[in-house]
Amino acid sequence: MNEPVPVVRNLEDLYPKDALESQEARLKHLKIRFSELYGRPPLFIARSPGRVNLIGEHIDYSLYEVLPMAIAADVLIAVSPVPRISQEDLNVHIANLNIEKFKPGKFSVPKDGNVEIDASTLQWTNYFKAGFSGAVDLLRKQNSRFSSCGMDVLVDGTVPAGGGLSSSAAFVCASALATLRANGSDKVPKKELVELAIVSERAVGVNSGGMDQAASVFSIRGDAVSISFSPALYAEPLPFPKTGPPITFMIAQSFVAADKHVAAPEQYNLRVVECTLAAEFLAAKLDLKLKTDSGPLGSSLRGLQNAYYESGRADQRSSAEEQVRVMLSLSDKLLDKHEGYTREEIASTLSMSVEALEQRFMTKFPIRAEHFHLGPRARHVFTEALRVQAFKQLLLNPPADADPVLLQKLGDILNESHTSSRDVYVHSCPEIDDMCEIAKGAGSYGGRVTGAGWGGSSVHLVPKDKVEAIKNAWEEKFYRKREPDITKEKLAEAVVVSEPGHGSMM
Ligand code: NG1
Ligand code: MG
Repeated sequence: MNEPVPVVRNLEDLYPKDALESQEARLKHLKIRFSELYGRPPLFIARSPGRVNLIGEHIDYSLYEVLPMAIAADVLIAVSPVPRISQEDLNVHIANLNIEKFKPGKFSVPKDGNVEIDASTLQWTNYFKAGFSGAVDLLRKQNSRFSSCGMDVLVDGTVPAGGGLSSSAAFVCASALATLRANGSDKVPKKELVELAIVSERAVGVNSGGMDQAASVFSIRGDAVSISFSPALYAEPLPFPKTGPPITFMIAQSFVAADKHVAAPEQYNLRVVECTLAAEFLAAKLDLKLKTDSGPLGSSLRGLQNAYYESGRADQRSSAEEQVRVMLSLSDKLLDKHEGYTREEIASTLSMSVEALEQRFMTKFPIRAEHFHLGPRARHVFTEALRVQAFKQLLLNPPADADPVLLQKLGDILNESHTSSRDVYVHSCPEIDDMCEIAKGAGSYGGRVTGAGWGGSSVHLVPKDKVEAIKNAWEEKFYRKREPDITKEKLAEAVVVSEPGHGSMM
């Protein structure tokens, strides 16, 4: 987990041998377009994959463990560094192979400090700037007078944007790696990269947790990855059982684009605030002092659990699951206001003014809400944390000679997770709910909304011999209903059977 990000000396090493063939044409095209655009070939290509979260939704920023895996779709960034020879200004030029959708941009390299990111407008180049700034920060920690070289950059991404598969984290991580290597740094510990990418992505305006960046960087081919955040960021491979029927996941896009930036004040960022306020509210009720932690707003539900157990009010030796169960029953009891809490009510419980509350929790990332549904949000977080543990235990200790039972049990947990996402955390959407039902009707063991939600993608655990039937059911009952002349290509892109892929490279 502390090893450095692998350095690619030979472009063929970007992919494992059996996956290379399908990527060769893409790599060649990227090199040719780069030379046409910048008049010389790229010096190297950095890569970071998208991810699908198997289970553990919207709990990373409450610092509970999550179980994602990298997917084959990824972001490639071809780079040629432009060294500084005099005092003249240097630029970073950024272009994308998909020039229709992503217009080229440029910015000048700051001699000191970071590039400005205007988070009020959604520009794809912001994500590059975020990764660039994070990398520069890291290098300035090693040498306070560091300033970056210029760069010519060409990006090719296959992770659908707004699809819940974390194109953003893949792009930020790859951008940071591109900048680091362009500046001669090629021993980058994975953990440092993840930590910098988490912080830098927040500069784009979404108060994200850390799952996506960790999944993109730490994943090992063939395994899911378990990522925990408390007491510190930690990742380890979670292998699937080697015996028994194959574990097959299908990922299906809803084509409902979750526009995080526009909607964040009422969706993603609001959930982060609700969870943080739930932790603060419970701490006040329980007369506990929360330590500052790595939650996006400096405190978290996991921090509350830690404080509760450290205070000696319950036996610290009880199992991790038992501890979460205790938190769940406390929060069900103490956060029982059905219609939610107003700013006034929360401020008064926290013994602060409404202005101070807004200043502390709602200013850096503005949000819009009258009522804060602290009870249901905390309930989802704690129950989802328990489902993650149950899912993980089944994978690590599969029940002996009960193969179909194992898969159905895993499927049931996915279904329970979805129900909680739909009804308790309220971050699914009717289209994804439909897709889950259609898949179950066609033989899936279970499925759920994956990623931030409010659109995006869903993930399903299926019997290998039902893949075609489920695809056909979606085509007929979902995709063609929404878009009667949907093309074969779009349909092929919509549904993928994904094997766990390999992590970032530079
Ligand atoms: P998406 O929107 O799928 O990239 C977001 C967050 C994650 C996590 C999930 C919900 C960012 C960059 N990522 O993922 O950290 O909280 O939602 O589980 O905002
Ligand atoms: Mg994202």
